[in-house]
Amino acid sequence: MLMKRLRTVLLFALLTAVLGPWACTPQPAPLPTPKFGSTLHSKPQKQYEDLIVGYAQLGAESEWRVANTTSIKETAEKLGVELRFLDAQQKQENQIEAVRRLIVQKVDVIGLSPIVETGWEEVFQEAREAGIPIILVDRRAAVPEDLYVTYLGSDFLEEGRKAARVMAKMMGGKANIVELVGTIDSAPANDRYTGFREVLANYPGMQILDSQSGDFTQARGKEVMASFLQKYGHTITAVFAHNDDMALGAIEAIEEYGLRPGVDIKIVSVDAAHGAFEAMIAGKLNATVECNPLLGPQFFELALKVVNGESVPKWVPSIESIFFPQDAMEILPTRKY
Ligand code: GYE
Repeated sequence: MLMKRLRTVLLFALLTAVLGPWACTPQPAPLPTPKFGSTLHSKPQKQYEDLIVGYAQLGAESEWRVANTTSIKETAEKLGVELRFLDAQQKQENQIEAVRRLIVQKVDVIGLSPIVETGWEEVFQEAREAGIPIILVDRRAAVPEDLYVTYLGSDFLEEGRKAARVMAKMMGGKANIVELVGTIDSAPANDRYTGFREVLANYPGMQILDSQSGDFTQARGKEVMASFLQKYGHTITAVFAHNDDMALGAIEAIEEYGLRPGVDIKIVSVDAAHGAFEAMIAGKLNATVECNPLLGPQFFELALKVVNGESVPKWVPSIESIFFPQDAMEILPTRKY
């Protein structure tokens, strides 16, 4: 009996040696080429407390951004993640420098809200060569998809479309619009601009008189709106502001010009931050399209998955709504930013 079994084993070993890869023994599947963060099964899974995460924030230009930064910092603290947070103060060169510093520090993952869409390939390539995955948060970058693991953020095109739809409805399909564009070449400005026009194309009575950048800040929004009023005066009937801060600036400019914001000139903006709700309650803003800045929890969840080699979708979109003055009073206390 024992001899018989031994013979079978020997025969099998011989066959495998001779036939090699052609033997019918199932061959182990080739190991996947390790990608960003991918691990072999034997490697222990990391926990939040093991993570060192770098974050290259673009600045502090708006109420939205401040809420976004708070969300990232508070979530890191709550989860016990070591966060290396750098603020680029609205300059791309600072942000590139920040990414390079985080590479030198050998963090596990880099989170980044690219201030503009272009100009990132070189530094992303450097991160890739150092084996550090990049997660785009809030804003996209125009780079080949293999240079970042995932993008967590809003559908800015849809936000532009929503703004146009609500404006067309409140203006009865007739308006002379001025547009306060966000930071030039930023993903939200590019897409809100395009999405807005896409829907407006269906309304021949809705015209854009002028469109200029207010850089997503209240101060610039006010200046640009004042110059629009100098140029077009009473012919302006509606404003599309790419964010609430610029809408608040426009409200000031309209009041200083002697017109009533929200009444003589209707205003639609994006973000749905506190200031916008207060302006709606005061009757000075007519609608705000939500853009969610509270991305901390989703960001760190993605970071942990990426470090542990789990697969993540290429885009994780946020779910968003639109708010109007009649509901502002009731909703304001529930808002977290
Ligand atoms: O709408 C604006 C901020 O990138 C979505 O940036 C973000 C935008 C937001 O300055 O307020």
